[in-house]
Amino acid sequence: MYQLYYSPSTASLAVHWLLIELSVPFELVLTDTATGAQKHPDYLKLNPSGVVPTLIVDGAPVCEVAAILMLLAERHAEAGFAPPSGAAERAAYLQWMVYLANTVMPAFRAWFYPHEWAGEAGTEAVTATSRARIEAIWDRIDAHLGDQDGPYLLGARLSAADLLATMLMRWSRNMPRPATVWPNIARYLSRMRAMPSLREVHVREGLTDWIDG
Ligand SMILES: N[C@@H](CCC(=O)N[C@@H](CS)C(=O)NCC(=O)O)C(=O)O
Repeated sequence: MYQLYYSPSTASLAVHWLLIELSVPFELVLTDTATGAQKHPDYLKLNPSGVVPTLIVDGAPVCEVAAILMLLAERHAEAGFAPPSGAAERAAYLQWMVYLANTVMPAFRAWFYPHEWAGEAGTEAVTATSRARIEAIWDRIDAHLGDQDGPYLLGARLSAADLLATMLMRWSRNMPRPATVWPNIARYLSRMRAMPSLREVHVREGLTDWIDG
C-alpha cells in the first residue's frame, strides 16, 4: 500500500491522479502547506526539502514529483504511462518529464514564491520575469501540440508527462494569461479534463475550480 503525503491543489496532485489511474491501493496523509505542516520535523525526516509530495514506497520515502511519477509508471508498466526502454516515444517521454521538472516547475516556483529568488525587495521583478518565462513555455508547448500527429505530448500515446503538464497548466489558472489562452493547449486540456480520474482527484481534494473550464 502506497502512502501519499499531499496537500490539495499542489504538486502532489499529479501523483494522486496517477495513483487513481493505476487503481492501486493507497492512503492519503494530509500535509497541509497552508498550515506549514511540510516543515514539521517529522515530515522533514521523510522529505528534507520540506515540500510535498512524498510517496512512501515499500516503507521508504520517495521525493520529487517527476521522479515519483516515473517510478510509479515503471512499477505498474502494464498501465502504459511510460513508453518502455526501446520504444519509439521513450526519448520524447524522458525529455518532456525532465523539461517539465527542471524548467516549468522552477518557473512556477518563482511565480508562487518570488521572495525565494531575490528577497522581499525583488519580488516584483521576479514575478514579471517568471510570468514571461511561463508564457514562453506555453508558446513552446502550444507549437509542439500543433505539430503533433496525436493529441498528447508524445503524439498518440497518453503518458505520465501529460498528467504532469496538465497539473502545471492548471497552476496558471489565476495568472493574467492562463495556459488555456493558447489554442492548442486549450484543445489539449479539454481532452485531459474529460478524464474521469482528473475529476475524481478534484473531488477527493475538495477542488471545485478549473475542472469545468
Ligand atoms: N521539487 C519539488 C517541488 C515541490 C513543491 O514546490 N511543492 C510545493 C507545493 S506545489 C510545496 O510543498 N510548497 C511549500 C513550501 O515550499 O514550503 C518536487 O518536484 O516535488
